[in-house]
Amino acid sequence: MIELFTFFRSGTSHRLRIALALKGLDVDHIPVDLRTEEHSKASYTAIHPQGLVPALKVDQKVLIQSPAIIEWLEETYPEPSFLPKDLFDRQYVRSLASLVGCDIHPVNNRRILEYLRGNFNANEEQILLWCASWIVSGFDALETILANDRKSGKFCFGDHPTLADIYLVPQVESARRFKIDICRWPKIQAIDEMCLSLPAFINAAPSKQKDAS
Ligand SMILES: N[C@@H](CCC(=O)N[C@@H](CS)C(=O)NCC(=O)O)C(=O)O
Repeated sequence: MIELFTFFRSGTSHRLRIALALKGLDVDHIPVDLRTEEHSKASYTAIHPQGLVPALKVDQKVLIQSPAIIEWLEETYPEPSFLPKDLFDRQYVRSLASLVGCDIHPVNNRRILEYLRGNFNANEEQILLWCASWIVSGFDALETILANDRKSGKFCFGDHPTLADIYLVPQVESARRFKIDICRWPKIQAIDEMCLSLPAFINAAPSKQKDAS
């Protein structure tokens, strides 16, 4: 039995929902509502001491940190693989995922935005500017990398989804939420559309979750 502690709008939960679905795993979703601070309550921090989603419970073991959980998934269920065979290609795919996962997502996280609102009196316009700044610089670089890479195909790498797509699609979703026009990155837009033609990506979308509202 696998349980996923998730919030529909969380990018890291979205990432993990895609990864689990690509591996074909049947998972019980347990919503944790970030809007009502459910993640900060003792009942949840007993599961994830950082008070962040997602967390995965497998046979009573709790796994945290989406990159580490996705690695565990890849090692436990090797097929279909999220990584190409060649070691340089693997590094390349991981670097695309890291560009999103390390350099875009963390600075736009809810708790960061709450800090900006609470401690620096940032208004909603300034919050949007903040988020757009990191998404735009990250996507500009990603678009250049993808456009120059011979191996990018229908997806970030070749013609099958990899780790890079698992990270990219939730970030595009979040960019749209922050009112950023994706059209300025045609390669990213095309890859996102391709991913969203696959059931694993369709069913993992925030709007499809039982806690969506
Ligand atoms: N590095 C962590 C980050 C998890 C994370 O940032 N989760 C966000 C949602 S996407 C969260 O729970 N935020 C709660 C908050 O900001 O208050 C991971 O990848 O699992």
